[in-house]
This record gives sequence, C-alpha cells and structure tokens, in this order.
Amino acid sequence: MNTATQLLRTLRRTTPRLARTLNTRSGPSAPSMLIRQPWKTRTAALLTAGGSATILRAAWAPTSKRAMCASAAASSVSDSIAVSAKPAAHISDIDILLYQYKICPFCNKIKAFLDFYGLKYRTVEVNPLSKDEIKNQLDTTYRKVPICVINGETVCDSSVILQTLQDLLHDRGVLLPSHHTTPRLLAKEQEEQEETSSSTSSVERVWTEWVDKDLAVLLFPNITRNFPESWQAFAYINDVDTFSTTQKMLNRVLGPVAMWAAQGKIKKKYNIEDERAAMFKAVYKWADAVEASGDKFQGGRLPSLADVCVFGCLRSISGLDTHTEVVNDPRVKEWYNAMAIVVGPTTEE
Ligand SMILES: N[C@@H](CCC(=O)N[C@@H](CS)C(=O)NCC(=O)O)C(=O)O
Repeated sequence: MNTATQLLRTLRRTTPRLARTLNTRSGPSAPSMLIRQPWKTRTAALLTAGGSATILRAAWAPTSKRAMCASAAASSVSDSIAVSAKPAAHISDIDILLYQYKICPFCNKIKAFLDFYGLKYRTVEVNPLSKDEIKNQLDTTYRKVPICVINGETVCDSSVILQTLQDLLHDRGVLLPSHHTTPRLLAKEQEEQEETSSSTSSVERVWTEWVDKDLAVLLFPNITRNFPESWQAFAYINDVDTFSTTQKMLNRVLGPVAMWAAQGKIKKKYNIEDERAAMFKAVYKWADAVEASGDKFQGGRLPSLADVCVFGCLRSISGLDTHTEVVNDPRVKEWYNAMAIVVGPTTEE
C-alpha cells in the first residue's frame, strides 16, 4: 500500500467529516483531485508549476482554513497555485514541546522539519542566562537547547530529536522515504553502502551532519562580529512574553556583551579566520549541491532532509543583517524562497 493510500485511510478513520467531504465531492475540484495522489507527486507537480506560487494548504487543513486559503489563492495574481500538502497536519496524537532559543540554529532545524510536515508544537523560550526553564521544568542535567518533550519523553540534542520525529512519522506512514535516516535503516544502508559507494540516504546523512558541524557553527561568529550586531541578535529577548521585565533587561544587556566576548573563543575553537568568507564558502558549497541536482532543491523536485535542515539553520537568524545578506545572495535566493514556500510559516502554537 502506498503512502497516499495509507494516509487517506488514516484520514478517513480519524476525521470522518473531512472524509465525507472528500468522498462526496463531485467533479475534479483541486483539493479532492490532489488528495488522491501521493503528496510527494502532488507537491512536486505544483512546485514545478513555476512562477510565484501561492501556498494553498487545502488538502490537510481544517475546513475553515481551507476556505481561507482557497480564497487567498483565488485572489492572488500569481501565475500558478501550489498546494503544499502538510502530510502530518492531521496527526494530533503526537504532543511536542520544544525548549529553544529563538535564534538557535539547531532548534530552528527541528522547527523547519515540524513545519514542513505540518506537525503542531509548542515552544518554551529558555532564558539563556539562567536556563531556569530547563532546570525547573525538566528532569535532565543536559543544559543545551534544543530539548524536546515528545509525548512526555524528554529528548536532548537536535539529531536525536530529529530521529525520534522521523521514527514517529515513519510509523504513521507520512515520512518521505528519502527522509528516513534512522538507525533502524542505517544498518541496512551500511550493507548497501558496501555495494554502492553513494546511496541517497548516505549522501543525505553527510549533509545533515554538515549542517550541524559546519554551517550552524559558522552563524554565531557571523552575527556577533561587533557589538551592534550582537545587540541586534539579542533583540528577540524583548518579545519573549514569558520573561519578566528584569529578566529581559538583564538578558538584553548581558546577552550581547557575552555573545560578543565569546565570538573570539568560538572562532578559535573552530579554527575560523575570516568568518564571513568561511560562511559564504559553506553557503556556496550548499548552492553547488543544489545546482548539481539540476532541480529546485538539493533533493531534486522535493526537498531532501538536508534541504529542510539547511533552511531551518539559516532561518534561525531571520531579521538579522547576516540573514538578509545570505538569503539575497543570487546563488541562494531562489532556493531559499522555494524552501520558504514548502516549509511555510511556523505551525508553533
Ligand atoms: N549538538 C547539539 C548542539 C546544541 C547547542 O550547541 N545548542 C546551543 C545553542 S545554539 C546551546 O544550548 N549552548 C549552550 C548554552 O547556551 O549555554 C544539538 O545538535 O542539539
């Protein structure tokens, strides 16, 4: 049974109202026509329709949202309509709470994955100075973010969180096959790897590791090159409703100072001389990989897991000057904008 059939069955079982709507819809209206296709094909077909696409989250969105999206699409002057199906948007039995720093690349990698699949989640903004939220609310000695509480289980480290989420989505039949890089498959892959030197998923794994080890670590020194930049990077603190005025004031002042002071140490640790040159070298390495695919994404017509991770990593510094510079680079812009469409805005609640 293919993924689309499985999904449709699950959907019919779990959301009878939507099932009735789908079953009784007469004629080949766009959503009903699309929902019968594998979401993979559907998204790809629409993504490659070209032009400035409008996202119509019709297939998996609740009725009111569907109506809203449909009218937005209808009033759009764009030359094509892309339906970005969110294959996991109907899954409500996975409870996800993400402990994060808003500008943490590892946290944003997870958020991009959740947004791509349409999984709903809540976030807890961690006070970077005290880390009280982790200390008071979680039973762990781990003191970094992201930490994710998934169905009551505390999972630390972005790569472990990602694997846990992949497993959960795989079990529900909604994970893109190319996004399945869990250890369960790794053993098999390793066998295959002995036969073929570059399987798709081993390439995927190399890139996802590259995001953590190369790209993510380059962002920090690039957003803290001087005090004004560090100040800008900590501006988000003002918008954290859960922080008291004192917490905001302390973080607003001490945060940028600490970040600026740490910049040199980080550069030394990772052997970075010219952070701007190093970041663009990394970003262009990625642009080369996208170009080599001959399509919109590194994964081809559909984003690979690496596409999602790189995008999340870069989105972490949204609103900062470095972000503007990177995403407006002619070698990055088209890919980034296409990713922004497929990942969509955050489904954070
Ligand atoms: N390997 C970890 C790295 C996480 C990490 O380094 N997070 C940083 C924030 S971007 C952190 O929490 N650093 C400790 C601190 O702020 O004290 C992962 O992938 O989750």
